Amino acid sequence: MADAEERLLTAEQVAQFKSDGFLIVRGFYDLAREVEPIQRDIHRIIGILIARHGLPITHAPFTPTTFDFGYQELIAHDRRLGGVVYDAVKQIPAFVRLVVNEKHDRVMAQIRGTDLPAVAAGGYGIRIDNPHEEKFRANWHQDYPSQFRSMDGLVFWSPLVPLTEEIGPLQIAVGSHRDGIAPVHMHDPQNKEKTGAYALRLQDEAERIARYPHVSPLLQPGDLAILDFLNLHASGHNRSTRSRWSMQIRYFNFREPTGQRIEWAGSFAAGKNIREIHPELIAD
Ligand SMILES: O=C(O)CCC(=O)C(=O)O
Repeated sequence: MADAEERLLTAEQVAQFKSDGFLIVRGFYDLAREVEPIQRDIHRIIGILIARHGLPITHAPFTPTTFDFGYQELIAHDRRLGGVVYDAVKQIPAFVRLVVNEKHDRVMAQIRGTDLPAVAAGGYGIRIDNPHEEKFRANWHQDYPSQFRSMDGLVFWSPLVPLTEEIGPLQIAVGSHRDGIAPVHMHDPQNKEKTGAYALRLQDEAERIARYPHVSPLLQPGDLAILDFLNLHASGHNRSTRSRWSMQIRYFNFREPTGQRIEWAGSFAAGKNIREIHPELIAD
């Protein structure tokens, strides 16, 4: 267990996480020290691509609220460049520093009572949910089947832009972690463009998610949602004109027995197959 001086969460917050399967912590990250350096480098990367591709726009100077200036024009010019930005931004040093932020170890120690937390390799990145795109929108899912590592892992989810109803906040099914792992179909027949983890569909999805109340918290940059690997959640629908930028960082627990049994194997991002590691989770 975490020593008193290491505790970041109150006992009430830990109890709320255990009951709901998620927890919102406002102002968890320091905006100037931890968040803005990431936004600043994203702005610079977009600037490089605008210049390289000769886009007819003047790249406005950086501000934390407009760090993604020019990104909509960039993907309108060539959607492939959105993928270039997506792959680039997870390699920003300030982001990688945030991934291994010691506060995450302390939250793991408090919530999971572990002295041996781990960073899920390939389990961190910055999502860019573009307006009106379906291909990379996450269906209702639990993170465990698409990440593995350990069953009691945590997702640290934090937006880089203010969330509004229009931008499609994350949807969370309250208390859904308590019913254990849900079987999945490996294909999404309604969205054939989806592949890999994006194509997973819960068995009896509509009936299953109707069992729980849903919330879509309107978080601000610096705020954090901590999600249990068994919590059911989904991307909202972005009906705005701005991309929804958000950070996902995943930790797991070396002490958890299922993780030890699967030897902490990863899932899709690690090139593994659910069929190899957990065939019983496949509904097809
Ligand atoms: O941000 C989203 O829309 C989905 C993120 C997600 O599903 C996750 O972090 O596991």
